[in-house]
Amino acid sequence: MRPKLRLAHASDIHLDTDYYGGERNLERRDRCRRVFRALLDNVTEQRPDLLLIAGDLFDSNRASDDTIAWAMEALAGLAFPVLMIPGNHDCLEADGIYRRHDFNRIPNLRLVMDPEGEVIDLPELRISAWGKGMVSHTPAYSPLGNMPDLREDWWNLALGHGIFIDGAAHSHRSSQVKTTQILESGRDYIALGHHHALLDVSKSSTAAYYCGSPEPVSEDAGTFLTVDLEEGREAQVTIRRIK
Ligand SMILES: [Mn+2]
Repeated sequence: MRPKLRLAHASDIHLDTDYYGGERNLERRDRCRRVFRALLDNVTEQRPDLLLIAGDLFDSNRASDDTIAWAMEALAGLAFPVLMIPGNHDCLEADGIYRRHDFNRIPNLRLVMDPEGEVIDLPELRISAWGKGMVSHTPAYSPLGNMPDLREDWWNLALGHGIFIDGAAHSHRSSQVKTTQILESGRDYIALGHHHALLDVSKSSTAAYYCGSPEPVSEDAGTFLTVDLEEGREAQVTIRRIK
């Protein structure tokens, strides 16, 4: 019997954006930090067993050492485990953030680093999670490609960062997440990132969502999701608007 669990799912936080240049960067940096802090506080209120971060915690691999240290401390201060993949903005290119700073030194955090994909087991939660460490955002890269077999009688999760392509249409877009991959995955939940808006791409018995960004894209509040897993029931996914 698998334990009843609550997951939280966040992505696309984009700390340390340097889009605006000059003084406005500092304003934006502080704003991103406030949004991330609010996200973590809102997630904590939901008392999750695990937080999934589906890529783009940082806006670019140029993020400052100060912001990286600040984020690592914030994550280390959480009372629950965190499972994370890189995104296209904080990918594993040479000298990227996660090559310069070892996030796997954070006791409660596991960061997927293997570009070919990596299974991370959390035996205390009976979770077997899989994801890839994105190195470059290209049409050849397939975030959900070559998923391994399921681990029987465990909760099977996957994380991916890329653009959703509905149906079998051919596309030249980079990092495609395909309908068939979700359909054939057999996973209990797939946590996706890259779209900055909430999107339900569930297929068959697999619940699969883009959770949206904690930073609102319009006048709406930013979002994350909670996912309640219970034996014999469909995953219960709830949209949480950040207060
Ligand atoms: Mn992205």
